[in-house]
Order: sequence, then structure tokens, then C-alpha cells
Amino acid sequence: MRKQDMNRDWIATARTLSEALPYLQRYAGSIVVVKFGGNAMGDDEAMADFARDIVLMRQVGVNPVVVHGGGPMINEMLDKLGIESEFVRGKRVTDKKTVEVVEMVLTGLVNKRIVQAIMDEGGRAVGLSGKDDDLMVCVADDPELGFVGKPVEMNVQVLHDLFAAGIIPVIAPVATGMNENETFNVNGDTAAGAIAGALKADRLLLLTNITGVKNKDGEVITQMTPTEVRDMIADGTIAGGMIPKTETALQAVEEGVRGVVILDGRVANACLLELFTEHGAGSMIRS
Ligand code: X2W
Repeated sequence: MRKQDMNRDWIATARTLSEALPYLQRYAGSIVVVKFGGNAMGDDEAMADFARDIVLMRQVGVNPVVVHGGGPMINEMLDKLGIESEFVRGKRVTDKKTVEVVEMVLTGLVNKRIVQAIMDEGGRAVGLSGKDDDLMVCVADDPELGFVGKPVEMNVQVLHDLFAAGIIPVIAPVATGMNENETFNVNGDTAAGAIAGALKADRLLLLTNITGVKNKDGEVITQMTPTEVRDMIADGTIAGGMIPKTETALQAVEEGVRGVVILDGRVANACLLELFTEHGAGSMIRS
């Protein structure tokens, strides 16, 4: 009895692998940028699951790039230090003291936690921020927001060098400016979109804590064109925090990313479900 059950399991596993072949072939050699938001990061076990998916992608010949957020972790540290911060149109108003905390939390705690998780799963990861090799150079996004950066110049050669070496880049959304000694806090989605655009990535996966873009009846829409997204923003179907996400997606598609998917990162194996199965996950935006 026990033996039969085991046989069934293994046969199903083998079939699953076999069915993945066309998807593995489609994505071999491609570039997939994964935005891992602070809200999508769970406990250590969920982090290990995410890391295993990323290592698996690399193992089957995909070039994954992880761009992370960490908003909740920044909030926690600002609270501890008694520094208040507010959000305007989804972005943190960032003064000099705040940008120091943002840089410490993102490039230190959060970035290294992800690098370590990938290493623990047997991959090779290197953590960097937009400052490293001038990867992402910014100007001030809006005077009202202080040191919040808008990417204006991307230098992605370092990422190609890491791909060639089989190393997974893990990027914190902190950037350098045009002037000496400037540090900018960049929204994680904005940074991921700019990096995916500069790489002309095959996919940008925006992992968050919602199941996707919903229509007026609250159902997740699985496929959308940029025109449909613009119409849904105009008529208010897309609102709140989904606006910056979909705007990032539109810009990325305009810059040559083949498809952007907004999906729930808390679902087990979300990245694999999207890339390597017919099922897919979340909402895909492509022309
Ligand atoms: C974000 C950077 C982190 C981030 C912040 O300070 O919270 C701005 O708002 P999530 O977890 O992806 O939200 N920067 C300018 O984007 O984190």
C-alpha cells in the first residue's frame, strides 16, 4: 500500500517535470526580473521557498535578477528610532535622516537576508544597490518628496557580467545622484521597472500581497494590453496602490520588456507557477 502511494507520487512528479519542458525551453537564456516586495516577504520558511524558486530558475538556464523592497522593515526601524515618515502618492517622503535609515535597512538587513537565503539553497548571489558600478543614477523625483529618486541613467553591464558568471544579482532600490555624495530612496517597483527596461527583460514579475489586477466585479484579469490598463486607470477600476504598479508595468513594456506580471508572492512557488506551467498566475500586461 505504502509502496503504491509512493509510486503514484513519483510518477506525478516525473510527469510534472516532463510537462514543464516546453516552458523550460522557452525561458532558457532569458532574463527575468523579479520584484520581491516587503509585503511579499514572509517568515524564514517563505523566504527559503522564494530563494529555491530563484535558484531553480538559474539552474534551468534563466538569468534571474531580484530587485527587492522592504517598506515594512524600514517602517519598523524608523519607529525604533522615533523618526516619523509619511507617504505621498505611494512614495515615502524622505529627508536626510530617513534616507540614511533606508540605505542601512535595504542594502544591509534586507539585501543580505535574501543573498543568504539564495546561498543557503545552493545558488550564487551577490547583493548590490543602484550605487554599485553606477547601476542606477537618479534625479529628485519631486521636490515635495525630498531624497526620492527617479532613475535617469542605467548602467546594466555589471548585471550581464554577473549573468555570465552564473551569479544571481540581488538589488536594493537605493541609488546615486548626478551630484557628489547624493543618495536617493527609490520605490522598489520603480527600480525593478527601470532595471527590467534597461535589460529589455523577457519578464518582469511584480510579487506583492494581492492576487492581481481586478475588474469591477472583483475578479482577477489574467491578460491585459497597455491600452486596456490605461482605460482602467482612467475609469477608476485600477486605483490606490495598484496605480504605481500598473504605471511601472506600462513603462517597462514601452521600454521593451516582453511581459509584466503582477502576482501574489505569498502563494507557494508563485514564480514557478507563472513561468513553467500552463496555469500562470496573477495579471499579465503585454502588447
Ligand atoms: C520605498 C523603498 C522600499 C520599497 C520606501 O521607502 O518604503 C519609496 O517609497 P516595498 O516593500 O516594495 O514597498 N521607497 C520612495 O519600495 O519597499
